[in-house]
Amino acid sequence: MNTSISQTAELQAFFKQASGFGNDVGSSRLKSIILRILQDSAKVIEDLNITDDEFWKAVDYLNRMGSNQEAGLLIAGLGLEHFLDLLQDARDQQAGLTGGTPRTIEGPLYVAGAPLSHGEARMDDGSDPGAAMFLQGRVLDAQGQPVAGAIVDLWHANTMGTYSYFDSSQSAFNLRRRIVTDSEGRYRARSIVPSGYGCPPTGTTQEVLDQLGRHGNRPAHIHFFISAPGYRHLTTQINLAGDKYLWDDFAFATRDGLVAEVRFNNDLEMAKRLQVEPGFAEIEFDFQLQHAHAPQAEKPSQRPRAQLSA
Ligand code: MBD
Ligand code: FE
Repeated sequence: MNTSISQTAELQAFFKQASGFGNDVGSSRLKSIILRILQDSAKVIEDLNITDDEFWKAVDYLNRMGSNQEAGLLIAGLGLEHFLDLLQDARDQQAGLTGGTPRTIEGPLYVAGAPLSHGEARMDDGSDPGAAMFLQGRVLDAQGQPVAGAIVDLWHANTMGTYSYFDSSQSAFNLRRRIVTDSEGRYRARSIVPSGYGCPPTGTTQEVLDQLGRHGNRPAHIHFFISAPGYRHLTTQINLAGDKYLWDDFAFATRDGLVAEVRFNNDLEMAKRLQVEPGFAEIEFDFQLQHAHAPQAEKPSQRPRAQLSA
């Protein structure tokens, strides 16, 4: 009955040939990966009766997605980037590497090389009329002791939900900074309250989400890379309490332990002293790092990232 074409010995031999197993040059790792992708793709095509029209539409989609630079966005939206976190969590659990602030996805919008300052930074260039935000906290070790000299590399969207560099209307490194923690492990940032992100409405990611009956919105959030010598690199985000999309994030990044309360402060005296309008926001968030089990663990993944010099 179920006569499988894709799983026959001939087809398997053919895919091995196509994956370079007939030669002894190139990358054996890549050969194995490509072979598996060919085998599994063939199985999907056969089992789901993928039509020629569907197949070539998907090929065209990949071309359009690439020319749009939206591969990273689609990966986040389909939950694959979150899956990588779940996989690493499970492996950590097995290896006994637990504790500390939970990781969550980096997303596709980091830019390396943001301005570096000690203890504190102002992140916004003053052009966005959004509410002022005072964000501060400490970086702690596994015992809850402060980690001085940690680098808190943080980035977030403006009140339109867009990020500098990717939104060319913003100044270079707007809302992106690296802050070195002080002797008490403390970082302080003045910025503006970000808005949630929405996928470009006419882009290729939203095109798929529409077909899945899903929206493409994220809650307001702030991204962090936190690193210090001897500690495990942490990629995480805080997601702002009260946002409509807090637990309905199209990228699945919100996690227990990563929700930040926002206090809106109307104290006129304080506002005056801080030189901001009343109704400014205050967020306090501490991060706890694991010790690095190997030098490699101090670094983020080698994911290709945009890079600018300050
Ligand atoms: C974002 O700001 C983001 O953090 C993710 C994960 C995806 C798209 C936009
Ligand atoms: Fe983001």
